Formats: sequence, C-alpha cells, structure tokens
Amino acid sequence: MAYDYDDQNIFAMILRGDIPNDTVMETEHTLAFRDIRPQAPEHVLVIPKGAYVTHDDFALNASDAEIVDFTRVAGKICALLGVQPGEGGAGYRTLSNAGDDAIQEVPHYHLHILAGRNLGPMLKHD
Ligand code: DGP
Repeated sequence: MAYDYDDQNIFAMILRGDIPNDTVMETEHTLAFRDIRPQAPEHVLVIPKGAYVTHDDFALNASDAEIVDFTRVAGKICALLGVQPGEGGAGYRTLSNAGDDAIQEVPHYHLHILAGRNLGPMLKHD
C-alpha cells in the first residue's frame, strides 16, 4: 500500500516557511534543523524536502539524488557537531521512528541525530 502524505503535517509547514525553525543546514533536497523538544544536548532533525512519510518510503521511492544529498547532509551534521568517533568525537545516535509501533509523531520522514551526552541503551525494556 502506498503512503498518503498529509501536507498539513508540521514539517511540511516548516518546509513551506509557514512556521519558523532553527536551521542547521539546507541543501537543494534536504533541511536539517534543531528539534523543538531536544532529548540530548545536540538534537538535530534531518528531513528530505520531498513528500516522504517514513524511512522505507524515502529509501524505496526517492531519487538517487535526494538519497545521496540526504545521506551526505546527515554526515555533515555529525561533522559540524564534532561528534564523529573516527575524528575524536564522543559519538552520536541516529534513529527514525516509523508508524504506530515506533510512535511516529510527525508523518514526514525525519532522521534524529542525538549527541552530547551518554545516550544509554538503545531501547528501554519494560
Ligand atoms: P517522531 O516521534 O520521531 O515523529 O519525532 C518528532 C520530533 O519532532 C519530536 O522530537 C519533536 C519534533 N517536533 C515536533 N514539532 C516540531 C516543530 O514544530 N519544530 C521542531 N523544530 N521540532 C518539532
């Protein structure tokens, strides 16, 4: 089943310039900005400018140019934040929530980049 894209979601509004954001980096296909409810000292969201809902939607349906651009921006954000382990940084976590089980709040694909403290185990178990 293909995804229906809700163009009234909050990130679509950010992309249209209807609401402000704290931009960290912008390219032809990608926007990176600070999360409004940061869960770590550094918490950046990377989003494609195209209308994709989840990681699988983006990975399967976006153009090569969009995917390369998005991936490079995510890497450049890590460099900008100075968190690359291979460059002496303390590390970071990337994650993307998709759908109900992952409690995706905003139905526009986004990659969280979290850093700046020990982030603990990947998942909390009940
Ligand atoms: P997720 O659960 O993965 O869909 O996370 C959505 C994230 O988006 C959450 O960490 C809070 C953030 N967020 C929600 N609304 C806004 C907004 O208006 N501006 C910014 N910068 N971030 C937002």
